[in-house]
Amino acid sequence: MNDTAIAPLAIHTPRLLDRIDALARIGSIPGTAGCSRLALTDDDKAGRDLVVSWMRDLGLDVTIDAVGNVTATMKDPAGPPVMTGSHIDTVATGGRYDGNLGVLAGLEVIETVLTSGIALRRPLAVSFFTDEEGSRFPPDMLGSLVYVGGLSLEEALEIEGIDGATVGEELERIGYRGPGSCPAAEPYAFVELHIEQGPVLETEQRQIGAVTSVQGISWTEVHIVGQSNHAGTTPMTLRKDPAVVAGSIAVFVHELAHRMGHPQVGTVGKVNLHPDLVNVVPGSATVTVDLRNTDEARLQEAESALAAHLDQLRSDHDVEITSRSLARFEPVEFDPRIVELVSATARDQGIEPLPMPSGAGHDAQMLARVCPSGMIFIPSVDGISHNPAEHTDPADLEAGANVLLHTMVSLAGEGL
Ligand code: HGY
Ligand code: MN
Ligand code: MN
Repeated sequence: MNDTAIAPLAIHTPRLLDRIDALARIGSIPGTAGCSRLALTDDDKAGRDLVVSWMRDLGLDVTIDAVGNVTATMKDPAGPPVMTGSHIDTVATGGRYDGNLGVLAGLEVIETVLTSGIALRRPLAVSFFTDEEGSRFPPDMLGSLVYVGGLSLEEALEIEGIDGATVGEELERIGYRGPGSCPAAEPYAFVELHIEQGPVLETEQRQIGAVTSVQGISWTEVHIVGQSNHAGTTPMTLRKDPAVVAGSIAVFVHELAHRMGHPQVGTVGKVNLHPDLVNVVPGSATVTVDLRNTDEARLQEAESALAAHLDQLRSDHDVEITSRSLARFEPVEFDPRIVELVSATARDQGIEPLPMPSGAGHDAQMLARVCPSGMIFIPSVDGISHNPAEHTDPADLEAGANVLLHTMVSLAGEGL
């Protein structure tokens, strides 16, 4: 046996885990492993600054575009890069892996390649995209949508968040309204590593998911105006009560999804009553509805059922009901060639991948509009995500990052 056999190319797991820990300390939620870094807040800025410093420490070309997307690219060779990436903004009750893993694993892949000295035909690049969550500024995947030209920069900058600030104002405030143009130059290919955020891989006892598609997403904000009144003196027959309508919408969405059956899902994530006081019949209410399905026709059925229910509520209750779309993306199929490459790479690592759709939205679904794209999933313990208790075992983090490494190196060497 040749004792100078070259060790197989592999990531440096402790370095990846250290960076995940360091980033998670920014906006950390006390007493948990999770973090809260809503897009374009001071905590998001601090997270951005830390990741950009790591990108620069590796000697990468770092560009910040006009909507705050950050891309770090190897200085050579020239040409369209094989890109990876995800997001480092989180929901308010976020975990430390959602998005962050994909960005930091991409950085780890590039550092591993740079230190190994292997020659590639194409450069590698890693990005983090602005406001992937869409929790503060809808829609979700906002930065990558602008990156691929799916939304104009001007429209994106004018989007008003749940706290009244606009995307443009907040980008200026945190110093991330960059000079890079939008839409950006098209990558050669894009592969994103992400936790599954659901129970499938754990249930099926698989370590790697070869993601075939992303389901369709429909976000609607419903605003209900009634009449604020005294909780004690106002007879039930004289009430114009938006809270009753808001509650009816939440129950309807829940029952609709059950009636339609898997994979239809429906969520009322926000219910705001105004003035939100114990002894006041609310004057108004705002409710958000998140509907998703892997099938576009079924998703439209769900949307029509919701619209019909709102019409019924208008006639049953003496209130004014208006609605607006916050996000609407059709299901996206990933490039079969990329899906197959992810699968073959996993098998080379001795892992049998599970082909599966994504229940969550991801930046890769936007990059799929401009280049061959795909995703790699690793398990979420108990299927928990968008929750500080989100967890993935280090062995799975390592396996996912190594599949990402070899998938990207294959793509970067194609045609060598
Ligand atoms: O909403 C989503 O699916 C993602 O977390 N942005
Ligand atoms: Mn995510
Ligand atoms: Mn998320």
